[in-house]
Amino acid sequence: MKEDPSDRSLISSILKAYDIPEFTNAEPIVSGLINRTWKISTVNDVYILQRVNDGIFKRPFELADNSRMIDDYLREQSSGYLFVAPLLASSKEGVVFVLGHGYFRLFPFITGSHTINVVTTPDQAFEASRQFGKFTSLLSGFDSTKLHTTIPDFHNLSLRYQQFENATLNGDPERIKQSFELISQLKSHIHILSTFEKIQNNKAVKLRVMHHDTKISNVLFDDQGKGLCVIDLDTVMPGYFISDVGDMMRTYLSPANEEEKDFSKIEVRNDYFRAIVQGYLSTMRSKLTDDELGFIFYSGLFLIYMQAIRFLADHCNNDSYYGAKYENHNFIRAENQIWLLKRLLEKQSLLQKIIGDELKKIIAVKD
Ligand code: GN1
Ligand code: MG
Repeated sequence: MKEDPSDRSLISSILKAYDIPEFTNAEPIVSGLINRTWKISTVNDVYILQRVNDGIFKRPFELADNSRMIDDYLREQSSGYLFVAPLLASSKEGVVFVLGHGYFRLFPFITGSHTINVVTTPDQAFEASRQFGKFTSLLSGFDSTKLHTTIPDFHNLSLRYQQFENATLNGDPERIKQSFELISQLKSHIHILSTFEKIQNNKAVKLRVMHHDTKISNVLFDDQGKGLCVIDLDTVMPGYFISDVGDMMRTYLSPANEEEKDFSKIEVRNDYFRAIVQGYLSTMRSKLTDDELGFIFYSGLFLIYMQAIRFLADHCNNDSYYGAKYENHNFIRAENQIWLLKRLLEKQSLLQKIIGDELKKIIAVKD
């Protein structure tokens, strides 16, 4: 993307807070629905600058605080691990506030790293899954309750379901009428919510440090295509492993993503499923309890279902959260996710077998 000239003076005032006097180039990076991001070059250095969406992350300083706590812990416990923490401004804060423009943070750009926006090989799915697992695994000794909860109830399906029901009762009447068929389809999968409630009451499903946004663009890769680390830690909070594994399934399994309007292109690819499971188990096998291992397949159902109800609730609420680029955007996104959910459910026994095979392989290697 080309530089937007209107960003120039804003960016230079932010950089001054970091004692960076000038920059040569600011390239907007478009990915994700929530934050704005630029790649900034100066004569000697490259940075990533990001505006925090403070409509969603209400206390931006807590984001920086979480990063700092994790950074301190990992430096001490896993010194070789690449962790990309926000740089400190001259105020010694990891976030800078600019009146009228909001909150910003600056990261070092990791030389030789790149991100990708679409998963095109099972290897990439494996690498990403391995990195998200590694992150949680390295932090298994860290008390996750010390972290600020940056979005309360973010992946609390019970609450999301209540919000969905609320939207289908009190939202825009025309849109509710239009959504009737999708609402009833989603209600027919209420078993996904019941399982979540069982998980919440199961002590053997642990609260861990979870990333909560495991899309592929949140992984840094090196030139050889190996995963380096995970980035975008705003939603790092205590959570269940099903959140991370589930969002990988939601976003890596199908060659067509949540924006696809031709639902016939939505598909669940077995080799990508296996890669996600292999990658995650390669770093988390020794941490996951037997009960947790039993919920690997469920992870996908959980996340896809939650995203479908979030999109449809937003449609009924006149797109107040996600926004819409065309008419019925969130309606189509919801329908897309329901298709994906069905494709996943169709393959349940085959995919459970893949999980079983992968678990056996690990036991065989151990023996
Ligand atoms: C939002 O902006 P992005 O892509 O990082 C959302 C996720 C959704 C995703 C769907 C804070 O994430 O939960 O899965 O959109 N993040 C927030 O595209 O709501
Ligand atoms: Mg994000």
